[in-house]
Amino acid sequence: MALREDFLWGGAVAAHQLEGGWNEGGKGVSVADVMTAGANGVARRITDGVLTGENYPNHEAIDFYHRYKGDIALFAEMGFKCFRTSIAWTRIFPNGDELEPNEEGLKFYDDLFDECLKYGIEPVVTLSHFELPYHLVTEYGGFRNRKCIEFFVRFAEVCFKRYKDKVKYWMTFNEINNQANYQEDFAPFTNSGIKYEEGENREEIMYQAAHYELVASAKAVKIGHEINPHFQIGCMIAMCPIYPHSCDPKDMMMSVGAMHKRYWFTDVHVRGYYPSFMVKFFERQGYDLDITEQDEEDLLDGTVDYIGFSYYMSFCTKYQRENPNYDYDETADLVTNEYVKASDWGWQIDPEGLRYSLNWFYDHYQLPMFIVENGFGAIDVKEADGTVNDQYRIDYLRAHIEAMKAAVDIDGVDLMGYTPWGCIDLVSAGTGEMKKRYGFIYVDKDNEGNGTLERSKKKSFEWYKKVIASHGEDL
Ligand code: BGP
Repeated sequence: MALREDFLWGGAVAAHQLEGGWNEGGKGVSVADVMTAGANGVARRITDGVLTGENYPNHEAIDFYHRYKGDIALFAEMGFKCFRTSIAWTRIFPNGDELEPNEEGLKFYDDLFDECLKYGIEPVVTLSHFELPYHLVTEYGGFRNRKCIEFFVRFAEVCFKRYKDKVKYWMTFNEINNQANYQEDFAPFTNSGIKYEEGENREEIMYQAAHYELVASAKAVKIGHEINPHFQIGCMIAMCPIYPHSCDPKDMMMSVGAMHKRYWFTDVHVRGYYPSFMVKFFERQGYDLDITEQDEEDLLDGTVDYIGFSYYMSFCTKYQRENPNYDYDETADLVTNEYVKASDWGWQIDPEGLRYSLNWFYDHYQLPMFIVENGFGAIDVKEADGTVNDQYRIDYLRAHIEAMKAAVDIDGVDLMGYTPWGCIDLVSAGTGEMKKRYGFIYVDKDNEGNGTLERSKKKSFEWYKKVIASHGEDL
């Protein structure tokens, strides 16, 4: 059999994208709560604080906060072995900088994890998934401030202690490497919560924040292992491999430069120190980052147990400007790959890229891996009889599972599990839309926030159930 006996089939979500109940149970305001909906190519807007009269999709989301029992029963019906979610930091520390946690928030996750365990579903938990307490932004400037290390570590420690007998699989920061590509104001796809001032060197500030996050992650990993040596604590990387556009050696070197720039975060998480090319890059740029000797020790002491990663698409780069150092820039150096098609949102569909990614990670790090996100965001149509024929989603997932099996079977990579993203429809992180759906379970709610929130099974529900039951054999 190709896949491990204990392979973790399941699904993935993040608290802010499905829970709702944004101001219930003593919860504080997170960065996700102050973001408006985007739509039709319009980006989400970040408001200063919480206003009224706007559509804030994360406030209610799909009301999982009140409906999680029914939803978990549906996951159990599909045969999930695990369920990946995040703990909303603001349920535990509403402002982020308190000394004592909020008991009601802790209790919510006790109940949620118990409900999973009742069905034999392992919770897989991300600590920070784009939902930093908003107070840490206004008071401290987010992760540009070293103090956020202490706040995050306190939050992590409280969670590790409280759930040490319920949760074995953890991840620290979701898609930590995203920030390398989104240096706009307060990007929705990062955990850093940075607001930039006019005239600042955004890149330098971003690298500083990333360093603090990496130290915070390492310190949390170390404490976690002390609390429970059986914990498996991973990093979480957004993986979009960047191919060379051609076999022109310059294109190849652009691809090397691009992979360095996007994935060095993994080196620090796994090896506990910065790779040489980043040290040189900081020198070249004249970036004098606040990296202390204690930080260097902390990084070495808190290396991760596995590599969790998301995979949706691949990219392609070409040498097309004067760039002797092959310094990759996401806006200047990407080109279309004519060999792959794209989704309605322009995300290139490339199953072979998943096999490539698994090989790339395994060649570099020889650590177990966990595909904690993969999926197809699409506009689903509910037929008059209530069915949703999402054959395109089945086709996408089937092709990716085949690629993943080839990486295990033929290439011999060590893979722990697979949790498709948005196993139940939820709010899109990038656009704030409801209509960009990923789920096996349809949720009756539209972009404007109207709908009954009723759940129903899509065609892919029965298909995924069969995939899990056959351990990935019947695709
Ligand atoms: C990843 C995030 C998720 C999720 C997913 C899909 O980057 O970790 O939170 O949202 O992408 O993106 P989107 O929701 O924009 O379609």
